[in-house]
Amino acid sequence: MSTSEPKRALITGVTGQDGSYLAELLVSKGYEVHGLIRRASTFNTSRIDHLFRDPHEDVHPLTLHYGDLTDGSRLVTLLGDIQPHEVYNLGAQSHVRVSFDEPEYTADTTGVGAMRLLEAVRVSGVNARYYQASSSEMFGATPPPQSETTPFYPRSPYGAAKVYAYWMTKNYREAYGLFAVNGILFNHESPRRGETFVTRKITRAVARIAAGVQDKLYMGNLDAVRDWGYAPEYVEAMWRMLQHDEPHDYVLATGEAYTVRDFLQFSFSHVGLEWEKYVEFDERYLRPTEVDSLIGDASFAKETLGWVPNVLTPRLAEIMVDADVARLETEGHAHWIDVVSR
Ligand code: NDP
Ligand code: GDR
Repeated sequence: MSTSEPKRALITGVTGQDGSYLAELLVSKGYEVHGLIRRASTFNTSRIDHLFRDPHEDVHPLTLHYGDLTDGSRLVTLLGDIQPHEVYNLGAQSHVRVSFDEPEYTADTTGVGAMRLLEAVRVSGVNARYYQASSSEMFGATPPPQSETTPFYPRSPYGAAKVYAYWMTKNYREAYGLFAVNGILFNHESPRRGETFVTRKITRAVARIAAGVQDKLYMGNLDAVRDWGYAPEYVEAMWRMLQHDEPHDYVLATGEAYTVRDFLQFSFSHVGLEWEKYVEFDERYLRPTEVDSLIGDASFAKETLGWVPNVLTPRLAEIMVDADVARLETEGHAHWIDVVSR
């Protein structure tokens, strides 16, 4: 690579929460960013529209390409065309509850999809470093604190698919010398979090209840313990993992634990409401097998990458509630009609 040539990165899952923050980060660092998007019948790029330029303009820091993690030959041609220096595999069917309804599709996308991308890197011969979005869900039933040396015990089709992807990433590193790393990330959230994950479901409902357009919030297991961090800080660490001299696997977490009930308390009290008056139980939000407690030990990332999370769960809840209140005021209520309630 000549010194004047910008670094090129390919991001799968660029339309998702993490993909959008990572694309922003890499553009700010001068990268030429390429994103894989799935063809949809309506636009699905709202999280990255602000980065996108008309292809007819001279400068376009973000280029989007149609493709899918279930389509291996497309991944090979795409890598050959782009010749990326870094590949971030963030694409996945990422919802744990949905993975029980769609186990085969989840395995295909979240598990085998990672192998297809690794194999595409290998056969296309590109000289790229590879990041795999591994998950604390892989620890499942193994009690906390969980670190890089904790045994996996997945409790969902999603968790099992991520374990497969984790081991394939490790195998490509050992078998072919690929610079491939697993970031084992604990839950991380933001105002861009999908509306059916528990934090965003709560903060979105708080905004609607405070505005008088929703009466009740139906929830599942309030006793689950999670270690919720702030997504923009986590994508910064993904990038640092690929800049390090050697490929390692890293846990990213805050190390602080709260229950879903705690998150309800932080969110409702931020707008002066008592959550107990609005929240009701609905068994449809329970999972056939639950992950009771995830609390990460990110000491290795702190030592090796100098990474320290600053936004902890109570502040995170406030950031998300404020954003949903502001969004509701800007977009109006019509946009918020619940067509899907999960
Ligand atoms: P999101 O659900 O917000 O985004 C998932 C992305 O994957 C979307 O861009 C989606 O595209 C894309 N995608 C889904 N299926 C396919 C497919 N078949 N081919 C190509 N792309 C596909 O997830 P997050 O941003 O929260 O998470 C990013 C990654 O990190 C995921 O792999 C997730 O499993 C993992 N992870 C997330 C954690 C978290 O707390 N957020 C923690 C640990 C791991 P579309 O917009 O078209 O649906
Ligand atoms: P998780 O996140 O399963 O940890 O996976 P989610 O926010 O969906 O659930 C967290 C916990 O909250 C409980 N819960 C509910 N969850 C949802 N979605 N809806 C509810 O109504 C509800 N009520 C209680 C759940 O049972 C669970 O215990 C996320 C995803 O981003 C994965 O992709 C990622 O790998 C892991 O985090 C780390």
